[in-house]
Amino acid sequence: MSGPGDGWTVAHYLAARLEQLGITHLFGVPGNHLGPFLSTMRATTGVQWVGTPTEMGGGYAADAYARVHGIGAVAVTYGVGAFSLLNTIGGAYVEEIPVVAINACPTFEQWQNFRAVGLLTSHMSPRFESNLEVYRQVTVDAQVLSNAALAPLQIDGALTACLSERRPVYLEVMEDVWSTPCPAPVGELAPRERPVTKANEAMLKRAVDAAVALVAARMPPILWGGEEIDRFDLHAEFARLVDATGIPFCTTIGGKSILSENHPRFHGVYNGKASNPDVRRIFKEVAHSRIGLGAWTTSKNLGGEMALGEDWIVAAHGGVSVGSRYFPDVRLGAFIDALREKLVARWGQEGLAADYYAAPVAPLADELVTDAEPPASRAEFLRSLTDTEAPSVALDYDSFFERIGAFLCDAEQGHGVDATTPYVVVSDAGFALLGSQDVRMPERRSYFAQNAWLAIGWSMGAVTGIKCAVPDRRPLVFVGDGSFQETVQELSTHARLKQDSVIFVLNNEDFYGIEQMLVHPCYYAGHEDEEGFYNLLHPWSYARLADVFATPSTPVTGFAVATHGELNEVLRVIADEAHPANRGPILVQVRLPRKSYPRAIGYAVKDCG
Ligand SMILES: Cc1ncc(C[n+]2csc(CCOP(=O)(O)OP(=O)(O)O)c2C)c(N)n1
Repeated sequence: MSGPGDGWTVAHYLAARLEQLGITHLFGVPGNHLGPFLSTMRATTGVQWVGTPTEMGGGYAADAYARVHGIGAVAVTYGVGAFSLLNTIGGAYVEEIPVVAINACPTFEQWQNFRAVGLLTSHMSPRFESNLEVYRQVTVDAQVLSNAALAPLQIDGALTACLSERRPVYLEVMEDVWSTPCPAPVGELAPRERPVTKANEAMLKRAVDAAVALVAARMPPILWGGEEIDRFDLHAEFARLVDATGIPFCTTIGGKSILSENHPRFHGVYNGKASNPDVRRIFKEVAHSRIGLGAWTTSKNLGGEMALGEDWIVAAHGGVSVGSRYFPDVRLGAFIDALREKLVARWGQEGLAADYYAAPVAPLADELVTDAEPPASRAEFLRSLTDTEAPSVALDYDSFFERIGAFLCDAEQGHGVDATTPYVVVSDAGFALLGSQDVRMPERRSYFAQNAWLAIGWSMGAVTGIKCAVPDRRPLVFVGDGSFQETVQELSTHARLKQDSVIFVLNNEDFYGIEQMLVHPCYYAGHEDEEGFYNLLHPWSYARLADVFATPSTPVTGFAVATHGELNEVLRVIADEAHPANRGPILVQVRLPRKSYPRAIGYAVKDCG
């Protein structure tokens, strides 16, 4: 790599490495220690600085950017900035997202003064390595760069770890080190996978043999594709397994849209008791063995169910469970390929093909029974997800998301697994997540949620990063009012970047609905006295916030809707490319009754009487 006229500095080195990794945007909040780096980055690379109002917003943006691009970066200043950013990097660590967290800290001289006489400068804590220590908890490599001669090795090591372990890394850089000369970058950085050993191969074979034996003993099987399919880019391997064996598949919410949900074998999102009842019936009753692939058994993937049984196979977190047997250190991609080969060898090409919706299934014993009949076919099940209501009907969670489902169907271009959508869905935690789980996404990787760490407010920052990574897609964001209040400022970043995000604020009368549901669900069944005072939010005029962030060059348009007719009007505006509102973000305050909740969580109120 050729260097700048007056030689390489650490700032230039790091900026060049970020650019080489294809990073187009660096998010964050500056401070004086970071300034020199940002100036050099701007002068010497095409990486664009995206200043966000808060570190949380910057961290979530980098996280979501990395979900699409494969690696993202965020930069902040020491102490005040780094501690604010920590939650977002904690989330990326848990969710296995490769994010580079850059923390610019005081000069080497200032550290010497601190060490010698205890002199603290701004943002320093008397705990000597406090920033480094906390970031060690949430990264796979954490480095302090105090010596420019070593910096290239430290930077390359950390970035390589980030790519290889697919988790965050931390680079703390002393202010004076940015402008200190250092050796030039050599070559390109690439992930370094752990070598596959003979022992790994033997363990893989044992795991696959055990899995196939379990399937044979408990026919028929169903697949449950999860988040690691996306994180490890195993979409093609997963698709080959489905297509070759014909086994129907569900996904977790975290794995939603790992393949097109138009795929003929797609049978819905399985989320324990919070699943659509039809999905749960086929997953639990029609199928007799369940094969989780890259699926995390977190609470939001198992909605209300606690234990897996002897009829489960789960390959995730670097190992495989088959019933109560565990096979450590088995790579997911290798497992999927080997499983496919064995299943096809035993049952033949598409030998396990089926439509589990074809046969009627009675409601499960613990199911919340409604008047609706189970669908008679998979096609009917999919259609049931996009019902529409008359214009004067008031919105509730389910009818809102059914209408959104229909809107997405209308926007779909092309057919089947090759269909595309102009939209991506970004969902926050709470009822937004449960409500959106069954919105059918026709295109791979078109649905995003942080469903394991579940930091409320994630979506508002995330959407900034997603839009930077896939500018040709329009994000539809679903966020509860409480979650929105956490990171509302990020609307400013959307407007600043002229992003055309559509933010649906699910305004259930300013209430932490899911918290109420988790602690005192019977409030929803008429037990008024159980309302949690701590779940009440200050009411905001959400739609009017649009004016705050609009500028003469970027419109930000606010709407408030309470009925299907009003929602239809807004959806017409969104779909009309020529409408001036579409030159910037749109904020839709969706007024929902406080007592409304998605039927997915209905199991929680079942026994309230
Ligand atoms: C950063 C963070 N703080 C607190 C929580 C705990 N929490 C989980 S859901 C929730 C309420 C979300 O309320 P809202 O966005 O209004 O959505 P609703 O539950 O009404 O759907 C809270 C406070 C969290 N998950 N993340």
